[in-house]
Amino acid sequence: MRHALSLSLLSPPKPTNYRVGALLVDPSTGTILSTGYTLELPGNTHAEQCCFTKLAQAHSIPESSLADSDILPPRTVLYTTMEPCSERLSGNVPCVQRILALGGKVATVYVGVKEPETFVGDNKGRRMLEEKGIRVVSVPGMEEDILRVATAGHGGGG
Ligand code: HJL
Ligand code: ZN
Repeated sequence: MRHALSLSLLSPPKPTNYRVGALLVDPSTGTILSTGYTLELPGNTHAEQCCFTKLAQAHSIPESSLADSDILPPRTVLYTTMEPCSERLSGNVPCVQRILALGGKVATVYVGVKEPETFVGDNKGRRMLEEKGIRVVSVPGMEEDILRVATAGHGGGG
């Protein structure tokens, strides 16, 4: 989660979303498979989304083929500083949907904070993942740092 937080610092502060960092890890070897942060890739991109898109690009396959490839091990772990989104104000594909499209390859999601209510109100990301059998684990102790970085572009004098 410390690594995810350091990735989130690379994201440009903007009033319209959060700065989030994320990484995919193979738990059997500890290998980092992919990393991402908000707005890392061109367009309006989320941290978790960047992890998946970059991994697919690195293997020259479409993101939609990750589920049926051997690129992700069966019990892949996702670390993200913020609970994956269940809804996006822009109408883009939410990260929960992207995770579920991986067909169970992501078995565990470690999250640093729940999404604050600024944009979509009550984010249902955690519950939607758990309903599909994905383990969601809150990592305690870094909430203050994570939120300070995530909301740095939101004004308010913080
Ligand atoms: C997570 C991110 C990111 C958000 N959440 N988990 N990772 N930016 O990289 C959630 C927030 C959405 C807004 C605006 N942010 O981002 O709810 O414009 O950023 O599609 O709903 O939607 P867009
Ligand atoms: Zn998202």
